[in-house]
Amino acid sequence: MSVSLSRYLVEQQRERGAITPELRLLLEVVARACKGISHSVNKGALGGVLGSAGSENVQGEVQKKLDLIANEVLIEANEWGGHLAAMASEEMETIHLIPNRYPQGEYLLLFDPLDGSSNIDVNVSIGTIFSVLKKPEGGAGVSEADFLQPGTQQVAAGYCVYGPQTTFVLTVGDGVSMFTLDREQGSFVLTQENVRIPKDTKEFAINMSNMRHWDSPVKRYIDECLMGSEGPRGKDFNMRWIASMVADVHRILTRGGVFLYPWDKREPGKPGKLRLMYEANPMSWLVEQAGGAATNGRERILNIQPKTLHERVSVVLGSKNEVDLVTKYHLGS
Ligand code: P6P
Repeated sequence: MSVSLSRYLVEQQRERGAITPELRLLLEVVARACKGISHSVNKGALGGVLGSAGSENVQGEVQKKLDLIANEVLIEANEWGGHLAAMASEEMETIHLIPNRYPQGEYLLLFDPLDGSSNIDVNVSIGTIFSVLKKPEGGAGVSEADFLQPGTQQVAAGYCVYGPQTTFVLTVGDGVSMFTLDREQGSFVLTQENVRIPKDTKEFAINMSNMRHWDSPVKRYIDECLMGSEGPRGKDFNMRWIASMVADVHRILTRGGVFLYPWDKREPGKPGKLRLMYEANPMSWLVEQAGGAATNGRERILNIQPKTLHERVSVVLGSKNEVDLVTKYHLGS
């Protein structure tokens, strides 16, 4: 008997008390929105959704048509339910308040509506990343400051990867579960529970073209991986870089590995490329819930106190023993 996402969430609510009815509703709506995004993504050129939208986002990055479509789908799906106080998106400079015509809820939803946009037009896996926080008690209304909570405060986090399968991956603090979209039923079906990342790995993920810009601890770590069995690691490594964080993290959750997007000296004022609130935090919680680790090279990502909504962070995540080694090299440098 297959278990649907809906049944899984009811059991998380009823049997484990892990989530409230409002959070269960919110997660159902997010999953439904991801089904809609998957449908648009899968149409590709047939849906006229490829290519640039002719605009830039707050990061100064060219927005693809599908970035804006995905953002709109998530906004429209989540506005009316009564479970949210506000939303924040990589594609929007400021937070999106729930219109007064709808009831206000106690949750804050953050998302990267379509991560890996550079892969959209070349038919490589992309995905939606989301993070859920509770609005702080008290205080009339909601402001950006309410979102600035460390990753340890998340009550739910996950992603939906649009690849050969469309898979919804979720944690509510009770381990990581994976749900594959059954297109005939139109529902997400539980296909893996209690996901575990092996503590060791022979596979690293990093954009090697940036090597000359890295700080010495990262260069040391990668050099040792490249030396393989003839070097201090005593084993050969493989390399993967999909340039869609969702796809790289999904591989790591599935078979282990270490992912690095470190600070580099091209823009020394920027701590890294990836965003803390709606990329690094949700992915770090998922990885930790699966027995892995996630740091910015020096400290646990989930402990970082955000200062701004779109702030960036260096990311080292995945198999715990590898993340610990990279972190040790940073702290020793
Ligand atoms: P680069 C996608 O644009 C993204 O934000 C992540 O999904 C991905 O890991 C990274 O950037 C890829 O960056 O510099 O290799 O293109």
